[in-house]
Amino acid sequence: MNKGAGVRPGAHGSPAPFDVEAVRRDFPVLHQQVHGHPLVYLDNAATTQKPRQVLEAIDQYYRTTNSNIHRGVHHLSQKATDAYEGARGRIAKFLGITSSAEAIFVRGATEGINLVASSYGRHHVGPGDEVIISAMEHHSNIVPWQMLCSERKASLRVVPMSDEGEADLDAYEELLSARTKIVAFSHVSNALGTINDVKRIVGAAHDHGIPVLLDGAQAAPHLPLDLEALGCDFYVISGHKLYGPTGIGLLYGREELLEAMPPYQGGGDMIKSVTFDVTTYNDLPHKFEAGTPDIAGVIGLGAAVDYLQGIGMEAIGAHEAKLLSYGTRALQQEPRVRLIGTAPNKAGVLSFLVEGVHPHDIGTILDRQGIAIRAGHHCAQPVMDRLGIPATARASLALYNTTAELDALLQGIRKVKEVFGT
Ligand code: 7TS
Repeated sequence: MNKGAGVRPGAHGSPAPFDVEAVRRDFPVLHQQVHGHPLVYLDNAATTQKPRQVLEAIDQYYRTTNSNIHRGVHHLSQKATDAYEGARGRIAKFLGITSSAEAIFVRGATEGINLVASSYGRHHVGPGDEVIISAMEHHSNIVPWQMLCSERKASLRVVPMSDEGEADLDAYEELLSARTKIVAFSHVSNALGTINDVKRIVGAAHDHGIPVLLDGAQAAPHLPLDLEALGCDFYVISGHKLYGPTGIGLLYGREELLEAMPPYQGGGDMIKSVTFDVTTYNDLPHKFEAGTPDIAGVIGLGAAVDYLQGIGMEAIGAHEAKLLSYGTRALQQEPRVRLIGTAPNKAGVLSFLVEGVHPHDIGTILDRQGIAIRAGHHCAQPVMDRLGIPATARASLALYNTTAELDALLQGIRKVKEVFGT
């Protein structure tokens, strides 16, 4: 556990209250001026900043340990292997996964979904079958299934959502049938912040014997997770949205399913033996980790989950919930501002429009004030189509954000209105 994290133990060893200023000191990048203003970083759904504990773990690894894993008898290789596998165990535990065999390192949520669509999908989805997704998915939880359906002559069925951004789970339950071969649903929507009722989604599919993949890219940074208790079959996360490095993510899969799935890629490390006639595959999780992996990335992600555990996901969730309700109230009270995504159960995201101003202009004017948000369709074009808007401006939250930063956002939005005379 990381003693340097933003919550320091209290006098009797119990966790001290959440101290956002202490947390902020752990993130070097936050302490800079942008266009003459202190940086206000509110683009955390795109990627989060990294605490020094993560930077130091990566630096230390390259300075003292760098070596290839699983194949050297020499000291450094063994040390690197221990660090890599040790991180796997800690990351798995953080997510509520008991067996490391079920925790596969991938490049990110995108690669995890592609792995399942390709390996599981190609072997279970055939002509006339159906794959169910929802109307609020990120493109990475749409396109791999579309590609699969097109190849296998299957159909993609889409669970509708309301104007507020809530999935219609009654309609979802109606869609489930003997033709459904897999359900793929976001846990938290990146464009709207909606937290989906994943217990119900998983339970209803399982009543029909259908496996469920959950896209947890936007859930893992905000919610405590216990994947085994949740009971889903596959779950994907991206390390870079969880205060870890880019290029690393994790796919959780139930062992029984992973065992039966063919490898996704062939190469070194995923084999037990190779001849020109026959290859036998390695045990899980290595069967799905062909080639030299992102060793430093795994070690960095291990440090990130240690950091988060040192603070506690409950404390992080409580801090972010306060920020979300503060920001929601501020934006809802602001004339000529429209909040997009008002589901009752939300995490981390404030998508909005300013009357008469294109979101890209909002983003540019805010940037001039040092405020980083994202403007666009957020890789969720069908969400924009459903709501009849081209794009939104999106402020997305992290554990290091403050109410003062949300005040700065509000002032920035007033400036946008002033510039556009609206
Ligand atoms: N799923 C969701 C729900 C996401 O928000 C994202 C990235 C992905 C999958 C893909 O993750 P990757 O790490 O494999 O790229 N979302 C965003 C975003 O909202 N802004 O930039 C990236």
